[in-house]
Amino acid sequence: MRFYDCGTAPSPRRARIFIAEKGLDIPTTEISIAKGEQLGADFLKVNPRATVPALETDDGVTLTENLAIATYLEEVGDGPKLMGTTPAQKAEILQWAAIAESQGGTAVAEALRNGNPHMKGRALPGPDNYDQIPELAERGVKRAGRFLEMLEERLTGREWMVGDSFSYADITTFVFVDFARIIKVRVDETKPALNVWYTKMMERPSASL
Ligand SMILES: N[C@@H](CCC(=O)N[C@@H](CS)C(=O)NCC(=O)O)C(=O)O
Repeated sequence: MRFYDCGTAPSPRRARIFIAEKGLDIPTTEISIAKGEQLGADFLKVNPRATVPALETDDGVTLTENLAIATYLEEVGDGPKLMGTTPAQKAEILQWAAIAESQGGTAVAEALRNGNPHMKGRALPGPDNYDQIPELAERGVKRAGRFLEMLEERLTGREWMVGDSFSYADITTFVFVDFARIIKVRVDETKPALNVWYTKMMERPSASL
């Protein structure tokens, strides 16, 4: 197997944390988005859609979505089950990961990519260039704030995003909550339940990855 990572981006961080929490050791190639390596000919052979993470499996398949990577490693890898064990848990974990992507990840990405002058012409990831839409930056900040409010509600009275153990849903949510700091949307004491969960997540060794 080979894992294609980028130490500065949230999506590969999700896969990196998942791999670490599983206790897996996978040979890794670093792709620098800052240097534009995701758009280079070598990496386009791995993923023509020019995004990281990517996982080349021993079955000869290349997976380029977090959900696919996590699903595969959950099946083939040892280590703790991170994607649920009962049908209801499995479904709920996927549900909350999808909510974190659409309400959190997309909101922060919209704000960052449409507002940062260094991302001019790169408002969306991928091989095509798209212009920034300043209104989306403003909307993204608002949506990211709403994401944290929603999480405060979800985490009130519960230790983990789903059920009674750490899962893929916590990883996805954590990465996007942490990513929101880049647009100055932060967890603070006005959201006590989220704050407790976030502090606990930060204490895990994988959070430093
Ligand atoms: N849906 C993909 C998202 C992958 C993605 O958008 N990755 C971003 C980094 S967070 C990327 O490769 N960006 C390249 C670019 O900005 O050109 C997943 O969940 O894995």
